[in-house]
Amino acid sequence: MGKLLRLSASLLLASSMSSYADNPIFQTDFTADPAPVVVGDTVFVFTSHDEDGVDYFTMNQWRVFSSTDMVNWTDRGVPIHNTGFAWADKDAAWASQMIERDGKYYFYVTSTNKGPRAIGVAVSDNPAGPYRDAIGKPLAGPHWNYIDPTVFIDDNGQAYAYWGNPTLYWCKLNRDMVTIDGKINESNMKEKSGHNYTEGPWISKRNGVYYMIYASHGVPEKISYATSNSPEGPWTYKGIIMEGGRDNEVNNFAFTIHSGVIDFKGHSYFFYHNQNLKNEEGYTGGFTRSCCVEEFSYGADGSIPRITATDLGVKNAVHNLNPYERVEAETKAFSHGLRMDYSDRNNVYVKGIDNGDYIKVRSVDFGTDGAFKFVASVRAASGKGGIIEVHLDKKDGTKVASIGVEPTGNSWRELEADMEGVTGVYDIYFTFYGQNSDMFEFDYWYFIDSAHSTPQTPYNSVPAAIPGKIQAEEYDLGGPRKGFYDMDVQNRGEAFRNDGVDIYESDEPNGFAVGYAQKDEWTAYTVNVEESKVYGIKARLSTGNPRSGIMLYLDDELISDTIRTADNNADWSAYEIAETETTKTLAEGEHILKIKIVGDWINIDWVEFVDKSTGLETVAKTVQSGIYTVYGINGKTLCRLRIDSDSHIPSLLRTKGLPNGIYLLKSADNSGSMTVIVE
Ligand code: FUB
Repeated sequence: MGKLLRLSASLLLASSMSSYADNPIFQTDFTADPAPVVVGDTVFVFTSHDEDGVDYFTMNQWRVFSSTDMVNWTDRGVPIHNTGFAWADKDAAWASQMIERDGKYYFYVTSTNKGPRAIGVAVSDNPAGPYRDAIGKPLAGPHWNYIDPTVFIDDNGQAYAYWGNPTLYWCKLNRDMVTIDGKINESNMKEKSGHNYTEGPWISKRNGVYYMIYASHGVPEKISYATSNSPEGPWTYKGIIMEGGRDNEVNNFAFTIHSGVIDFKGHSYFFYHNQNLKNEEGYTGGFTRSCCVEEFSYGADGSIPRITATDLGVKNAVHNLNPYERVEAETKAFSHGLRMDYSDRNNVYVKGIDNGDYIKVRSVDFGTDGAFKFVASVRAASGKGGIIEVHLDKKDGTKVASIGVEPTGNSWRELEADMEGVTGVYDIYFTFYGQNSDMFEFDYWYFIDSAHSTPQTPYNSVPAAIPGKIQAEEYDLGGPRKGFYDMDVQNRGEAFRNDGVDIYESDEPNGFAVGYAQKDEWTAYTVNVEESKVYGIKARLSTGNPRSGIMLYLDDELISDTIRTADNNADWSAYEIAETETTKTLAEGEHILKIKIVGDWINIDWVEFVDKSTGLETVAKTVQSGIYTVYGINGKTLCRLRIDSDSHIPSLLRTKGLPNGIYLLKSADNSGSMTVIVE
């Protein structure tokens, strides 16, 4: 269509003034037919996606969102496109539902097959997908009545599928979840029955009672429910849950509603859709719908109450959001004027950011120590850029941080801003200002608290000795920007430490390496240069990219050329030792050494500084008299010693019962240190 989708909300003012959640819950595209499902600690909502500017149910893909708190939703992209079902016609990616069985996720959809409708099933190893067609043909259909699948596994393991308009059909599913067991049945719920059944069934079970919630009364639809003591019916009509219709003053209902219900963390939630969002031309209608959610409570007798649609939605978050962990920019309670980029399945990010746009994130708990830094990962093209401001509780509430975004070329960059120790719980607003449209892209953010404002200290308590070997994973304590700079906050290798640097087990027993290293990332080490001189350098590296490399800096001054491995056939497990020497004399004393990545994708096992004059990798030196603390090579304090200028230190160490090995001695007044070999 080529038309830029820009959504605004008719209830935007009321919503953004409120400290409550915001309906509709997804604002960057039109979404319909919400199908919630709980997987562990996370709620996933699968939706269909109404195209903008259409006058029929024109839908080409499904969408999936997730939340752990029921107020902030993360856009997880497109689980499968209509074209993922080779047998499906275009424009017909209608209502769906996902269910888990035996560690696999089954996604049941409505599509069409050469005109009539059909139920398809796709499968994935991950709840958010990507999904692939499980059987290469419709599970049921083609048949003009076959829409809106809902699926359920009973306590005895028997799975059932239901669907249909204007009759409710059902069948048993085999354990494989992708074939039908027996025949397709018609239930007693039909258009002209006392149930006023229309479409959009939703099956659930609670306290031994089977609930069938469904769109009823033709169009404009209401939501009603029926119950049974068997998943196979017959069903007894119980009443209306939500009134629809255009005459409703609270809510701008579409002529369809389509609902889904879950229990999550002791609360019950009712999902539906309305037509409250408008496109940038101010248009809305029954074919451009948006999903909403309300919290409700079952009656003591198990009845479902009348639920009123609100613009506020869920009032209380299930838990507060931790801002000190990486939060995706596409995680939000509400936003204005943004779009999402789904081109990389593994990394949805926010784009289409114009002057005045904003993102609202609810119930952010800065704790009692307080946030001292705001970090945002952004990308801005040449000639673009803008400002991200962080405000508390309102779009124009107290401003606590501001980042200027300059062009970053093709790279994502973490930019940061200092803050004055914000404490407590707030809704936060990221507001975007600047001259251009599409000012920059926004991938993720996090804050740094005072716990991470701890001073930079050596990993092993004492500075690493030069000459000597420095294990890459033993970078300084102190957190981001002190001990390291890593572009993402997770440890992708999941080994050794867990503060954001990617650390993997190396090829050696009990060995580790810093890996997944990207250009401009660095790790820092407090070192002690024992003697002013030019040192030899050895670096044990592996890389999948001949252009990968590292450079070494001492107190931010470059001390090496680019150190690369030889072209090693992109074999990550083939570590090589690259050899060179410092490009300048390293001054005696304590410094900060940085290993900086200058070419993406390299693993660093260790870097060693070698005394070229002796060939020894660790040496002892002339001693000043005084009290020294003795540390093991792992940084553990072993004992204290009085040393005189004529002491034979290895013998002294032996008298303390220390075995052969390498020891670091540091004078009590910090005036000197040395490495001693006992052999
Ligand atoms: O989204 C297309 C159709 O509209 C669904 O299949 C129905 O349930 C109604 O919501």
